[in-house]
Amino acid sequence: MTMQASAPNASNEDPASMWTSTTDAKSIAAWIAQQETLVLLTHTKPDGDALGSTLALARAINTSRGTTGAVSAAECWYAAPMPEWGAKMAIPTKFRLIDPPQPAPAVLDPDGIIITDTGSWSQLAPFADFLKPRLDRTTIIDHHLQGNSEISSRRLLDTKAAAVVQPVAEICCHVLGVQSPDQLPVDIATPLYVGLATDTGWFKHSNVDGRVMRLAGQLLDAGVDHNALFAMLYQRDRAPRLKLMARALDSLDLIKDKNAAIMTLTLEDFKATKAAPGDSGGFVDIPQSIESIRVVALLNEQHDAEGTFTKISLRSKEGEWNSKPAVDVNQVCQSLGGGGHARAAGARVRASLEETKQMLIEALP
Ligand SMILES: [Mn+2]
Repeated sequence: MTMQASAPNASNEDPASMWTSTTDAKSIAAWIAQQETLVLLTHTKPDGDALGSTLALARAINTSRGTTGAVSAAECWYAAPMPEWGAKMAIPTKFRLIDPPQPAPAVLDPDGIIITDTGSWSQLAPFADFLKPRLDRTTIIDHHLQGNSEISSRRLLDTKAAAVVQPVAEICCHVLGVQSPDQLPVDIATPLYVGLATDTGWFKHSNVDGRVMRLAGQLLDAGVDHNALFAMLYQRDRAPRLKLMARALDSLDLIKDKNAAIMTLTLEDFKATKAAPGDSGGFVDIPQSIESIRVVALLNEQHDAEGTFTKISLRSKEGEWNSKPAVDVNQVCQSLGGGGHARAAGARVRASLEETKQMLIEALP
């Protein structure tokens, strides 16, 4: 799931400039059929939904044309870092890994570009120079509430979808001319399932609904190996991640009548535990096991060329608590320059860990 989002579009009268859908799955499949070569892009630091949606669609396109390997009609470009299991999952689909700030390669001039799981410039920075002269041949498939509509006038925005693989599954069916996802080849059903499973926290989050489970069931009928994917995604922890988890839990601060929890991780925590930047993924879900907790924040201290900044990840629980409504973390993060979904959002704040924590405490309801 992608957390960073640019500021929402102000209420603009021109529908073309609003963050709304302008096309549907069938029309996108028809557009794809007209493009000889395609590049699939997604947000930097691709997660399961980003990888799953691009790989499934690239495979559907290549399968429909009988192209593979070096002569693939469709290939995926990713901006590092990838999850540890990402490259293994991508094989044998043709993909390139770009290591920002290294720009996207100008070696290829595809006829069509498809962006999935984001529509925000802030998440597409490594691809911006490549994209800007080619916006007229770009299509966006996304499920986020905000984005930059000027990136493409062809947008399929399914903001009710838990994962972008849901609309992508429908497009894959149209591309391959099959009636429903249970008829998809297993090498396409599998990345779709990975996207669905990871964006719902292995079917635990409040975004799980009948539609999610129906697609999950159809993908299992297509032959997806549920146990193998669980082992790949959730049973591969390295010891440094558990040591980092101990530090995150040790930092747990319960505030606002124990309705909110804030955890902090410093650069020193990562260094001392030998943990990698992605190793804190999922920690923000853990304190939700406390009954009174309605909202959880994980603050990661980070460093770049401009100095120190703090990355905020926020999650909130569905439903009322003591007759108070669920916390809209998208709104909280927007007030801090970020955004995302109502139950999961994030922001980057150019301030120290302590300063950011104070700003967040003030921003929380
Ligand atoms: Mn997603």
